[in-house]
Amino acid sequence: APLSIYPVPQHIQFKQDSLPFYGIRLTAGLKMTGEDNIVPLLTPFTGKTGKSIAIHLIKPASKAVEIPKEGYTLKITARQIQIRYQDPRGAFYGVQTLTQILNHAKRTGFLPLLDIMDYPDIPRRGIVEGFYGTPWTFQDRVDQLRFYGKWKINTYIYGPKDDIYHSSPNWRLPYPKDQAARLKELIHIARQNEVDFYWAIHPGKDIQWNQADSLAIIHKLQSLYDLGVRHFAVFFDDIAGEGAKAQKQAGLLNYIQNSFISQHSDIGPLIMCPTEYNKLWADPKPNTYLDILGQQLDKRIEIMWTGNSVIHDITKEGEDWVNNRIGRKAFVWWNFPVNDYVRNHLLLGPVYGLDKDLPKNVSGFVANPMDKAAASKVAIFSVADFCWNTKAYLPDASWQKGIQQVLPEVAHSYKIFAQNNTDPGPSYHQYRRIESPAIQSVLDTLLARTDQFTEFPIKLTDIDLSALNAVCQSFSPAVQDILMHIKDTALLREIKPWLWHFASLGKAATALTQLLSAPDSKKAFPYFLQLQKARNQLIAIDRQYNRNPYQPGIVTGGRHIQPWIEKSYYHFAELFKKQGWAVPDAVDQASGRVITSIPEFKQLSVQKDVAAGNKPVQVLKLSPILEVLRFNPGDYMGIAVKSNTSVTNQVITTQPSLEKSGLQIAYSKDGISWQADRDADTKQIRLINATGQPISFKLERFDILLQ
Ligand code: LTM
Repeated sequence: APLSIYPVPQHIQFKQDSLPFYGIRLTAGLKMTGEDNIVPLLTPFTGKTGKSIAIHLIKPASKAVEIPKEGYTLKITARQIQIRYQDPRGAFYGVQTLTQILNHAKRTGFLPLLDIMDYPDIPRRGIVEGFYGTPWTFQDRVDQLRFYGKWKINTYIYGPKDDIYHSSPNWRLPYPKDQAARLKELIHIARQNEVDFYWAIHPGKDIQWNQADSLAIIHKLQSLYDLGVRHFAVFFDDIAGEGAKAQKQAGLLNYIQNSFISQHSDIGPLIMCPTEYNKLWADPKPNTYLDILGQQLDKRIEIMWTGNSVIHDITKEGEDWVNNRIGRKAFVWWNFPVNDYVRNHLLLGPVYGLDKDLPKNVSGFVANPMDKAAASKVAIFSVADFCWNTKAYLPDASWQKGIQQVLPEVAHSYKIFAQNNTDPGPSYHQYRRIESPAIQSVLDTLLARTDQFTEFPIKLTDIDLSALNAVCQSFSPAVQDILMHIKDTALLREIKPWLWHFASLGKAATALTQLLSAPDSKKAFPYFLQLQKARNQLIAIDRQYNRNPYQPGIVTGGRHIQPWIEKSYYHFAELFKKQGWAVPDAVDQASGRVITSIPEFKQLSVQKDVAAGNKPVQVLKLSPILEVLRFNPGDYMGIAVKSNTSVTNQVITTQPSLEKSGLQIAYSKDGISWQADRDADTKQIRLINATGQPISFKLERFDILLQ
């Protein structure tokens, strides 16, 4: 393969020649002050003969050679390799680039002569571990920090929502000894990899605006300073009530700035995440929350921003809008590939939707990943690539290169898997991703025409199934290849049930394409039975794995393939029944639809689940919503069940509780008249704000149990 360097360098000039490669010769001056993180990177390339090429690291004394912060120049001539830098991080990055070139030289036997001038576009770039759900493990984080160093990511913000010492109830308390020791180790590994380790606190759920709590924060930050943290953040996202007041937040943060940050010469700029962290939620009126932060918050403090909504592409207009209000450049918190709002999905697709002009408009860019650390790496690779050189960034090429880097031994198979696992589905964030690009249009045509397929041979007219057939047939072998050859065992552990599901999906889709091509119903029916068998497997896997109270189960190919299979399955089951074939009973799946007065929620889907017990019970559920919801008077949201099922119970919980929040549960048999009690005729259940005031709350659970 030709030499390609990632993140794509800003300027690279290849000379015509290359040299036979006999390894490198280390010279004095390679050991940086601070961490000795350069020599270990180069040692594997040292040569044993006199023909090895010398490498020199030079920090120019004069500013005549303009090298931007964290930048470097790299020159390979026939006589030597020379890296120039201004700061140790620039030297480290120059050497990281060189290792890519040396790997290539090792493979090909030739070292290309070239000139590189390189530097990052976005000064702070990286990851915020800021999702809900099980935080990454220690080993996950060690792997991540090494990965960041390799791909020139300089920022990791520690803020997992479910770390009780980061958020409520324990943000006021120091970490227990063992956890503190682990953090200390991570901070050291971050430093070795030139990553700034930010530790964030999330105190807003129960903070009191008094001296005791201000001091509690300072003490907590100091305890982390003592472990080695030199970068801090304060998050006020996803809270309501007292903690959400702009003046109070600004007051506290200015206090932290003055009495803690400014008191240490070695702490980096403080970052805060506001409560109104996206345009959809921000009060647009002048002199409200964001303007107050803009005016009152010390200008040294950075303000985070997720874009035009919680989960959104990042646009220049959106950045301009917020920057004007906060009086500084926003620090982007990009909610991708995070999947804590769709935990049954993997988001493995390319990173796209980021404005190329962002470097002019932002002070930093961090992405929020999945709880699956290893499976997030391909996206993180592209985030690194984008942030380093936004103009040169190509989503698809970067995605392919990321896969090649993370899983070289199964890259081809993993691409097949990842291409069909990209879209979060119809969540209330309404964020969608391109999925199954090669077969999307034929699937959509088939889906639209399914009802017309009433006799064999099916008239497909202009639809060519050969490509679809070939693609679907590749799923199961791709899964076998990944299962057998993948080296990253952590990644395998994370995605295994999705792989199994995807193999069955391929089998179902293959049977269906064959059914569609059959000349008569006698030839078609065995394919229908195969389809049914594979679909039963899909349901069994979905019901068995990834059990969690939020979005349990497993989805693969959810955007185009699964809807096509579901619709076709029911259609052909009916058709074959009508034609007198003995169609075995399908695995019974209850279904329901969302009823709501709120436009953003209308397209939500009702999830199907099975509650374990002596006799498993079918459950229909609305996904719990992680953020604070606001219901105006009369707003409601609930589920209408399909007419032949009856409701036996419901579990609906909110924060604050139903009694405290003022929300009511109401029942109906027809969606027209509503009552306060459930009875045998109940077909619809909703949560309604029947007060005259807006209500802010979190929806923790909305489950309906069926008979
Ligand atoms: O996005 C922000 C600022 N906060 C939370 C995150 O913790 C969460 O991971 C994402 C995605 O669900 N949404 C949030 O509201």
